[in-house]
Amino acid sequence: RMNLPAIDRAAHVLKGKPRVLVCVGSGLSAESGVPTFRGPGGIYSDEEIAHLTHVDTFETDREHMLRWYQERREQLHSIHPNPGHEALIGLAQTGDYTVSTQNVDHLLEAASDAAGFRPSIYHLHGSLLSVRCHVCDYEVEDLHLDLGEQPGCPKCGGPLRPGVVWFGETLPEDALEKSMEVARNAEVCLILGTSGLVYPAAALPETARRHGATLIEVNPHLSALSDISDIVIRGRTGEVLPVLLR
Ligand code: BJW
Ligand code: ZN
Repeated sequence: RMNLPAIDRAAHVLKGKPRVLVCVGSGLSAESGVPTFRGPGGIYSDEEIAHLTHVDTFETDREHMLRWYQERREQLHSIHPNPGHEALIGLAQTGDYTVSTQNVDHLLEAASDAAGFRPSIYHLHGSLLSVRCHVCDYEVEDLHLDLGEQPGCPKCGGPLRPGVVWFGETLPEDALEKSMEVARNAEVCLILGTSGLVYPAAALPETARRHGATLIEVNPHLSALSDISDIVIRGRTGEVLPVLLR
């Protein structure tokens, strides 16, 4: 079922110890039981995603939005890294890797801690583990806090919200700038489990390609980045990445 010639070519490219930018999407955590947003296996309609993840909804449907985020925060207690996370950290140990993830879970960090090795990991869309004030700069990593109760900011009384990036909001400047810089200098861009529909994250592989990088995609399905990828491996990251590491 796996495309072995493509895996062989990718393994060969990576054996040359290139500078690698790894662009991660929700598909990497799918085999840990975290549902993806879109694509087969995604559990939301496009309308639901647009509604639940847009900054305007924090004004128009706050209770609903915060209850959904609180449920996802609570799910973080019971999820674990899958072989895809583990193999990615193993691969990163073999060379010059930078990881730029759209995911808001902590599974790459958990896999890193287990391996005793942590590459640079940039979180483009923030983290579900943290909460921050919608008004001031207060931010804290705290999974005990119940966002469903609509708590107020200890500093200014403003409404607290998950520490993630919604549609209509800008990405953390540092994470985006560093990722773009790595994209411009990467020799290989490894694209893992993303639909490639959300910008500016989707611009990272495009930028890497413009600057001469070889693009390798691992995704069981067609994505918006498949067309521009040089090597396409049609498979799950939890199954393909361990083979790439061998
Ligand atoms: C597997 C698998 C397995 C399954 N193994 N794979 C340029 C052009 C057009 C629009 C814009 C643009 N620039 C900006 C915009 C606007 C907007 C945007 O991109 N819109 C488009 C959708 C049209 N972008 C923004 O608003 C961003 N901000 C911004 O640009 O600021 C500047 C600005 C501000 C104001 C106005 C204008 C500009 C912010 C984007 C924030 C995205 N936030 C979310 C929610 C995060 C918090 C949360 O988790 O709730 O981020 S939305 C959601 O999508 C989440 C994800 O990180 C993101 C991407 O999803 P991802 O990771 O790709 O997952 P899926 O579900 O889409 O795909 C899963 C894939 O996995 C599939 O391909 C499967 O096949 C695969 N898969 N199982 C491997 N086992
Ligand atoms: Zn505040």
